[in-house]
Amino acid sequence: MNWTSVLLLALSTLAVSIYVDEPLLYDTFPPDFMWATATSAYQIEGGWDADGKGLSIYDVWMNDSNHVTDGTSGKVACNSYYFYEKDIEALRSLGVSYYRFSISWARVLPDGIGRINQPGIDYYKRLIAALKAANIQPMVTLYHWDLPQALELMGGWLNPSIADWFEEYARLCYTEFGNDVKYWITINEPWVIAYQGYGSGNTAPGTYGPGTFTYQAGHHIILAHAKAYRAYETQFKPTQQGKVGITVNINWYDPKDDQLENIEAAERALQFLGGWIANPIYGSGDYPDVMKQKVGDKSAQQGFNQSRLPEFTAEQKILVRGSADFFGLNYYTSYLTANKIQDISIIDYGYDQDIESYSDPTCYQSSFDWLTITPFGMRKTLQWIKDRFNDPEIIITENGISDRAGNLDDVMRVYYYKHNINSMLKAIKDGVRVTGYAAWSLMDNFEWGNGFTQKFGLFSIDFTTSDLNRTTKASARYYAKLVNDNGFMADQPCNNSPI
Ligand code: PNW
Repeated sequence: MNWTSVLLLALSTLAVSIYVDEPLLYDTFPPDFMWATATSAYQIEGGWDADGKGLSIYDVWMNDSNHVTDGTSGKVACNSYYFYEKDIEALRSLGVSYYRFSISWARVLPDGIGRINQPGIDYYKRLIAALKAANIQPMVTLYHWDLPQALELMGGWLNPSIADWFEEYARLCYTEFGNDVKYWITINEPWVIAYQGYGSGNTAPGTYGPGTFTYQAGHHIILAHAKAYRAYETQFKPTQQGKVGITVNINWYDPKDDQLENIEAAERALQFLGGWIANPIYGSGDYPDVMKQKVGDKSAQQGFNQSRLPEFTAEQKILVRGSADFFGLNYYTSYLTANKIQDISIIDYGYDQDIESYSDPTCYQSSFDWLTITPFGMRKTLQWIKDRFNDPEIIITENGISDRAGNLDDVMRVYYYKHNINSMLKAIKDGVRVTGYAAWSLMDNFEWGNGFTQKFGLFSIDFTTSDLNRTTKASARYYAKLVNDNGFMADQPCNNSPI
């Protein structure tokens, strides 16, 4: 045995725990693949009280500077309410065919229901018209977390009436914008709204009820989505011919080893995170069995007279099941998972799962502790969705990485996009029906509780200047090249990278 083989042997014993780049697949995407970038209203628009806009829960929450690392807020952000043409210029330079943005509910309905604010409607009409003039199609999220404060004062997502409030808002948007919008995403990331907004209370509206309100908010989100879907299906789809889906955030969970209890724990983590929302809509019409069983058993042991996980009535199951034309996926990262029986005295969605999970320390780390670079998880998540939820059409509505430096020569972001998009390409070749991809985000923006310290943009913005110009990063040039080639070219140096 020579030294090289000794070294190789040593490396191969380590290889189980060390992430190694997969070779890139040089191939192209289907010809009509939808390339996009994504943003959300509160994170970019500014104009927080312009022209009759009502307050949202984030206007209120971010008014308390203790809620934001750098004491900033989204009052101005990228000022897209006034500077949207700069956004469209940036989109044009990327060559993308779609732009995913969200409508601020309180901008069009200041009280959440009832009175319409015409200048708010006009803003989105201007934006949509300018996009279409640039040959970019809008992909619109109705709800990216910024609930009208007036509705929060009536209980927000904890009030069952929100399904009707949301339906009214959705109808208004279909009526006003539906001739030009062919892709609608009802709600972005129910998990964040329910668990962080009404569970841990870490974000707006900051309500605490991690093992109770979390599930109630989740329940009402699913019903609200379904009502908005059915409204479109029966009254708008026949003429407008668009599609409506919901966006679920799923990160991949691998078992930390091949023990059965850890393999089961990883599946359980995926079911609690993704299956919670997706199984009612894309699967059986009901919550995953493993969730019903875990939450039911624990609730009984904890002295509740019924499960903390609400039940759908027979009628609601019919309403909810099949209420989507595509599956919106936000995929960012992956974790390792183990079985861990949690303390029964703690009433919390997180503890209900009986798992522990952590990031693989051998993967590249972003500037967020929850986000390591794990492209392999993209392909696995897509396959998991196909297998569990009846092979839906999938649109990746977010995927991206943050840094704090904000350098224009953002090699880590180029690496992230290159390998995640390649992993998606492999999933498509495996037979998963992915039809679109939106990079998060078009530009650096207001990253919620992290203010302007975490930067996800393909374009950089100097937030200390008033012109807030969008400056191209290396990742934007890389993405533009990939979009233009519609795939990965084998004959190019540096794996398609222009830098
Ligand atoms: C998304 N996680 O949220 C949101 O849709 C965006 O508004 C946000 O800017 C972006 O991610 C970056 O943070 C997520 O814990 C929140 O895995 C949490 C997770 C993933 C996405």
